Amino acid sequence: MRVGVIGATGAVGKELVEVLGKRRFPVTELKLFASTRSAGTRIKTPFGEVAIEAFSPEAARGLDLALLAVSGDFAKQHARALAAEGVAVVDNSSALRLEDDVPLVVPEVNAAAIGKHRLIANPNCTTAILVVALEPLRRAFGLKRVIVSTYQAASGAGAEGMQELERETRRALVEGQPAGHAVFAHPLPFNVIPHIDSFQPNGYTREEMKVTWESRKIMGQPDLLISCTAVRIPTFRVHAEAVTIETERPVTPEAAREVLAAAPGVIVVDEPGANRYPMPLTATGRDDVEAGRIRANPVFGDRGLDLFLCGDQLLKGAALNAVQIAERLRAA
Ligand code: 2RA
Repeated sequence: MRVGVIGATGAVGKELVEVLGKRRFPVTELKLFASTRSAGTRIKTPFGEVAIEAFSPEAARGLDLALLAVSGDFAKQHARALAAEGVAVVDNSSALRLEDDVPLVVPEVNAAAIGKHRLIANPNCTTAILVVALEPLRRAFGLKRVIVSTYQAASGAGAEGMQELERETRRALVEGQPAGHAVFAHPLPFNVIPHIDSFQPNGYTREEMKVTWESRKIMGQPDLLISCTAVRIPTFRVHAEAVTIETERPVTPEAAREVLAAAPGVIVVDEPGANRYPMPLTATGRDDVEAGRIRANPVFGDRGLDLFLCGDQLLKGAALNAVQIAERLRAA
């Protein structure tokens, strides 16, 4: 397939190219698009050296697949037009995720939603990591309420987020100066910030509401009660999520562990006696979402469960999920 990655120099764009290579996606020609500033730069890829181009609809003509890792405005302007020209499009932005005619897909959960569609939205990273573990529990025990608290890595804010964390940590430790900030609302080193994306009239942030809106759409349960508190922490990679659920039917930690162990995209890491549980350090670079600390939650009696998830948000939360969608589009 002739594949274009749009936003190829960003944190997600770079991962997209690597994941295409790792999964041996049948790329006959790779086109990399980024801002005019990067145009002409040659970069090494698993498919050979490729020169970055500035995007234009003409330059993208003839592509079979376009993977978009750019802004919502770009997606609004170009995604539908590309799909109308016969290009299969996977959009990583939030612009089209809740549109009725655009499936929002995590293949382990709702691959069937792809159907004959050629334009598919990739969910927010926090949502993708969550629903991979929630859906098998939902199928087995039913879901009534979900409460999530997240611990999100700097790379959720892109390459600039990672650079700011590194630079400001050095400033504090090496130069003895107060850490500064530009990408985040406050200095991130030695801090946690309960603020990701903009505040909404209901007091939640947009990041928190994305978890609610998108989880409902992907799992096809529009009435699911779900509340999220999203927090930025000073790690480079992997979003962690503490999840409490109330199920429709009785659940035990043993039964939940069994369900999660059999679920695609999830790996159970749950041996507290051996200090083994999900962590950013172990989940970094891993395709599967780690699930552990699985225990009964007494607040909800025999229908309550607590668990802790760690997922590489640049992989399952972004690039890997997008390429998995592309694999399904190719097979459709
Ligand atoms: C973040 N989830 O971590 C967002 C990125 N989409 O900032």
